[in-house]
Amino acid sequence: MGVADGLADWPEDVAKRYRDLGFWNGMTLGQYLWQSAELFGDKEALTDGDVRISYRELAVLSDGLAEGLSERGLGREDCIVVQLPNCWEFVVLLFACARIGVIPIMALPGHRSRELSFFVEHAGAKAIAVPDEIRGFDHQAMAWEVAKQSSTLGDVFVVGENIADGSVDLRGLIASSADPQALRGRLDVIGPNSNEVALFLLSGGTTGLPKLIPRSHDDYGYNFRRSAEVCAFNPNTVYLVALPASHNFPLACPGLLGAFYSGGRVVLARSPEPEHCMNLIAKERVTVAAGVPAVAQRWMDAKQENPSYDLSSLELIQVGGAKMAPELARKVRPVLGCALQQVFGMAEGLINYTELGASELVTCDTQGRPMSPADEVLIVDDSDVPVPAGEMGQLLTRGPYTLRGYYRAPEHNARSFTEDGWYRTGDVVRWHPSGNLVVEGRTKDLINRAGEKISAEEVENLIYRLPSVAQVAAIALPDDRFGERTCVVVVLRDGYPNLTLEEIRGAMKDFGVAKYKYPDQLVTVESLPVTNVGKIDKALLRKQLG
Ligand code: OOB
Repeated sequence: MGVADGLADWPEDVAKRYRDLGFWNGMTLGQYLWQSAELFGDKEALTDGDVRISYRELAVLSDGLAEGLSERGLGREDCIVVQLPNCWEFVVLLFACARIGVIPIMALPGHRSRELSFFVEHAGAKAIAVPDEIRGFDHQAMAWEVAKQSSTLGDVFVVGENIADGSVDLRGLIASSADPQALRGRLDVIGPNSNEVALFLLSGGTTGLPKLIPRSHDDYGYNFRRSAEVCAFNPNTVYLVALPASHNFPLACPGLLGAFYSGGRVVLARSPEPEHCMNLIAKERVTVAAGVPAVAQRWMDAKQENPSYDLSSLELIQVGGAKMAPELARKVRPVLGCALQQVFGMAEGLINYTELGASELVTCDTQGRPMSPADEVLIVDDSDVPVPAGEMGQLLTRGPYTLRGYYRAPEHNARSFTEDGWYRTGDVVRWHPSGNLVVEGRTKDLINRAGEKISAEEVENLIYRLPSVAQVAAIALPDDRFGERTCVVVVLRDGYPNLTLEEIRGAMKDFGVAKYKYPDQLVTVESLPVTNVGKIDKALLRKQLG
């Protein structure tokens, strides 16, 4: 079964309109890279520590790796799980895949065997790419554990110093061809069409495990092209990637892809750690950085504690992924000395930006407006009826870069989309008089912990595996550091007098679950409150415990 079988595409008349209007321009990610290589040639494209790579080198190295991957049997529509930290090899791999139609599944560095196995199984992935280790955790061993359980996974590609027997050294495959022009020509012939899937992003997931979000070359190209335009990226832009590069925000909003498209320079940070990032901003003369509110907060604290950090090059900080408190937003300019742009986006598509140069009111109190004239937005009540102007309701959306269905998830799709193809974002919003959206809450049952989305249901299902647990509800509680933290409220079974947070976290580790999903707090109760239809009353729990 090919990838196309699990996809829900745009209706043909809608697709034709998007092509006719030029939103979809027929280019693949690989063609975008070569376009930039031609326009910006020897200009530095990518900075990773001491490694500096020009546009032309990036294109040539990516082609070299594409050839290496195809010699190992990877090609059109084969999936590869990519779990790499922010490193130059990640960028080269991404473009190499695009050149030959291999589809990367964009795992996050925090994912563990449970999540990775799920991606491999769900997409029938043929390969996985991991670092040897990050901060003492052995990703290579984990990848082999996943590979052993899989009937599809072949190559384990590793970036690092310690390449185990059987693993393939990814750096060893990254080489410049002796004849780059000839190779380019050969790859152009076997490359994908622009309407094919370029990559799979991951949804925060409101049920069980994350969902795979197919993004085509056409739609993703439009995503970063339009973003780059709205955010005025240009050859002088120096963009800092502080969040994990596989997340939609730093990848394509406008992200590193938007910076390459614009001829700017991309600087990779290993983590959003304030000291590391402040030093990189000073050293590399970064002009734009992106972060979640919790990161912005830590950067502001660091700058206030240490005013000698030189942030004079910084023009703009983009903040998104979770709601930024207006009070925090108002501190950005005085403390960091740069402008703020709020970004309300989602891996599924729709991206909203506050306009550059907008009033303080718009910049600090709203989450921006849809970036494309072709974005369709509806705000509806529980019966899908539009609410009166200015009132709160659930956000539905369609458009040239918003998915029409998750990959191989028909049942979930029936709930997440209307019959007319509107995506139910699960966000509760209203229109601000300025024509921008304000995020007021959500209907989806997830915890937004410092921008990382955690499915309450997934956490609950894992905790139900513990013999002592009779009932559990996972809820989000307000948190100074993370914005929201995960609190689990548990009813114990008779005969089990107690349960500790450490036991739960230990069990989750044994299950091979990403650490950011471990609960932060445990409350044991005699019984859980229920609504009049008998569902656990999470709203009441949040009120009682918050
Ligand atoms: C971004 O993408 P995801 O897929 O990790 O999460 C999307 C969800 C949204 O549905 C919303 O619930 C929340 O994250 N969110 C925000 C927000 N930005 C995202 N809630 C309030 N205010 C904001 N500014 O998080 C993402 C993708 C691309 C660009 C930026 C963020």
